[in-house]
Amino acid sequence: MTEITTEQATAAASGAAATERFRSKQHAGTAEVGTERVDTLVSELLAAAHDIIRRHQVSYAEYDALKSWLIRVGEDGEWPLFLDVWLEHVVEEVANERREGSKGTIEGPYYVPGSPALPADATLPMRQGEQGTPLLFQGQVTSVDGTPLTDAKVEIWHADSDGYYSQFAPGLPEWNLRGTVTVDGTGHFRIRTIEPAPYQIPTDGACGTLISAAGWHAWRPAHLHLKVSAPGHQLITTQLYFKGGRYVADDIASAVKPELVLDPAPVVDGSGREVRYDFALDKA
Ligand code: MBD
Ligand code: FE
Repeated sequence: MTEITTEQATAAASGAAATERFRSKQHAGTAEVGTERVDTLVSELLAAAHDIIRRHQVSYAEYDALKSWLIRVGEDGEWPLFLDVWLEHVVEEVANERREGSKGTIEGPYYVPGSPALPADATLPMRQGEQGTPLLFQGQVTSVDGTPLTDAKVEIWHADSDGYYSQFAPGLPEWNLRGTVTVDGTGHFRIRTIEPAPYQIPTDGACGTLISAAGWHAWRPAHLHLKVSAPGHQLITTQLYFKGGRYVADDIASAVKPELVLDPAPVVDGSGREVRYDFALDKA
């Protein structure tokens, strides 16, 4: 993990950490993709670009702007961010189109495996006085046929109330708002956390430059990230959103699906909100 030493959250620091994290997955590289497949996909991608250049009469000035922007994406470590924001949603759509259980959506650049193991009734690691509305998130993991999955794990990670992820922004405890929950003997879990804030794509990096050059907004709606797994079943990578929240209808990463929007209720005696969401996993 790249050490983040600056006090300010910068695009280059979070990009470097995301790039480092991706590299450590050790599955990158063209070796796994056959020659014929590379030929087909890259030829079609280039042909689409050639067509755009002709149709829009792209100039040398615009070509050079593209070249310098692409160089900056690499310098800022923002290839994981760029790809996960603007392409991953279609890869996920294709990968999971035949699933019958709960909906998945994109993983994004900020997942870290190996978060602290927690019991079925758990509070996520957080700072003393962690800001944000307390949230009780509970549910059950079953197979698509309704059988409770009593060996299921629910991995959860999310941003804090400033929109920052631990290990990708300075000054946060290593595993802040990250945990791996084992369900109880009936497949249930109860997770106490705080509601995250919407996430803003860093404005000082290459992706931020593209967003302002194109006149787009830089935001994802507030979301919880999850990976839910059980032996003999397909792992679901998903996200859950909050009804009525900003950008739910206008996510820059195009990763919201109607089935993934929570509608938490106020907790009757106490502060904060609570919501139930159940996961149904397809068989492997
Ligand atoms: C995020 O928090 C995220 O979930 C995605 C997909 C892209 C950028 C930041
Ligand atoms: Fe996220």
